[in-house]
Amino acid sequence: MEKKYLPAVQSPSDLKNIPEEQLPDLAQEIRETLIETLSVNGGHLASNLGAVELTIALHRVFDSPKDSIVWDVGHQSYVHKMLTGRYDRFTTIRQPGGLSGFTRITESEHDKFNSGHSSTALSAAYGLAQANRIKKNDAYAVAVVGDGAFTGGMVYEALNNAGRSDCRLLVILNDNEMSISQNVGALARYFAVMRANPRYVKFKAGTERFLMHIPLVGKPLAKAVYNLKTNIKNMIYNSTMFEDLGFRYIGPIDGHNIEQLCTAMEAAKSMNIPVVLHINTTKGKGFEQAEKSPDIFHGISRFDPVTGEPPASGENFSSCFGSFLVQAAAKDKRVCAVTAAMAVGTGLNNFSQKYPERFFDAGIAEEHAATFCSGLAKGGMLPVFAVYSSFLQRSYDQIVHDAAMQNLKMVFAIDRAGFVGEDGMSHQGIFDAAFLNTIPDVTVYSPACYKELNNSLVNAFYHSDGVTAVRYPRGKEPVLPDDFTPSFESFDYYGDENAEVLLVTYGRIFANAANAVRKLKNEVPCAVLKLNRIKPIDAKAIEIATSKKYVLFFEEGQQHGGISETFALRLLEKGFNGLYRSVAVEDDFPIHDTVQAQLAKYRLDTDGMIKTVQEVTGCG
Ligand SMILES: Cc1ncc(C[n+]2csc(CCOP(=O)(O)OP(=O)(O)O)c2C)c(N)n1
Repeated sequence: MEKKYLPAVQSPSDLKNIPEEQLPDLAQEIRETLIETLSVNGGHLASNLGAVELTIALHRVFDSPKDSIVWDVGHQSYVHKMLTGRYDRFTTIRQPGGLSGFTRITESEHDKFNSGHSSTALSAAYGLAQANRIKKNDAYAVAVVGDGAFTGGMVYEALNNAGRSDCRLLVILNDNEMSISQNVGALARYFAVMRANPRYVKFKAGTERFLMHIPLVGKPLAKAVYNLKTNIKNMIYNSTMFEDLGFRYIGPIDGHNIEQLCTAMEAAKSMNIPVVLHINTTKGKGFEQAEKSPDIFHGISRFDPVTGEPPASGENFSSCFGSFLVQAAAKDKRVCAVTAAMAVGTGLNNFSQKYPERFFDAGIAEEHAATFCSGLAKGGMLPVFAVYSSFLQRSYDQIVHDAAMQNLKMVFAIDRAGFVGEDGMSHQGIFDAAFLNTIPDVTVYSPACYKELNNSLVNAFYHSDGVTAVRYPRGKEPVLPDDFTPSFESFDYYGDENAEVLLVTYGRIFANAANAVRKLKNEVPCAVLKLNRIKPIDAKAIEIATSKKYVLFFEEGQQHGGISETFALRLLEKGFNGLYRSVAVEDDFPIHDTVQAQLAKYRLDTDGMIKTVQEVTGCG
């Protein structure tokens, strides 16, 4: 539909020129644009619909990029992108070569900090605020943090550090009662009490707005009124935890009322100390289906813009894992499932309903979740932490110190291992194999299909000691060759036994290697060594590779520290004197694209593998 206001907003200063009474129309246009574009491209619809008025108010009151606006996770920054000169490219969001679905410092000067992983904005904004103070610059730093992100420990480390400082720091708590699913934990209940008790800290918007408009003395007066109000409130009621930590607290206010938002932000700005502004928003606001099911519309692929219906999804690696776990829990009362706010994405929904007493949503707290699992294991349970590969990066020390060093029996079910496509740089699952590879006594499986996933989980549960990780990619299993039957051993050999060229790989890209072998059949006889257990590597697999002339390792992950490096080392130790190549992600952060294009870029698709064989052997 033709837009009247949005095309004219090339920068925040254009937004400031729009008369106040026309802002609701602008908000409506933004919502229409979000629905139109994301119904095609997919993305974080519900979070952005809930942040429309907040973003308009932020860019009216603050002066970006001089003032820094730091978005936590950054999945709700689409409106910010539209209002900071990127509306004309908005249809490219999450598309190859298009705008990122998160803030990226390389994309705009208004994106002050990269985002993607939760609970970092407050620390970053505090750093920016301290830098401003040291440089005697009067700019403001604003962190926009959701109530879900407030379940992450870094937020408290930052609050502890920033409270009682004299920085120009504003923390906006965007409270919609949702993480991806319903928000969890004691803090969520604490926020609910604040929301439900209007006499608690009702912000007198009208009065303060009136005072703000009194020339010259307006801001100091607003501050004085606020101080008086806070003092009276503290005498009558308990102070909030934020005030106890040295912040001023304003709220909760209606996060869909632009006038109230602007007034509260102006008041916060006048204070010159750290302030928490607590706003209530509705996730999915303005799109009925998203308001009803904010979890489904948190991050959605495509959907029908009229009915809201997403395309049917069917079986995938996550759902297979979920089914296995439900069956395992029925047989074994020790089985517990732990998630860090990703129950739906990791396939734990059924488990959470069937076995609520053995299901734990730890919040967005991967470090805590890993050590919590260690505690469960020590207490005689059999915990499974289902987690996305990129978020597990946070738990490295906990796996080393709390799990592996005590050789506790637990399972890490690592979803989204490998390239993830449109979510891009921050979400790629390309580090887990390398970092788990460094930890003693950890066993790692990397299945290529659902049957192998099942078998790897059986091994992890019943035939392994200590920490075992099973890693699998996003989405569906690849099409494997008809003449391949999984052996369920620690490795498989596919192709000509006497071939001099050996492609070594693991995980879903085995399908590409097998294709390459078939296509090269009449040109160069090749075979594939498919590792199912990637740590420790079976000595027999090394022995087979040692007898070959060419060993080419294809790895959908970081090269440095990865499995291909270990494989090479073991080959050398065995006296291999052929030619070795490692084809992997070499010192790079792959940006958003389709998974197929990401595989092609790093020569991990069938064509890339064929080219590598031809180059190395000189054939073709
Ligand atoms: C470390 C980490 N773990 C998990 C996620 C996945 N994730 C993305 S957004 C989100 C929920 C955030 O909730 P909230 O901060 O309240 O924002 P809302 O979408 O509700 O506005 C989660 C769990 C993540 N981005 N980072």
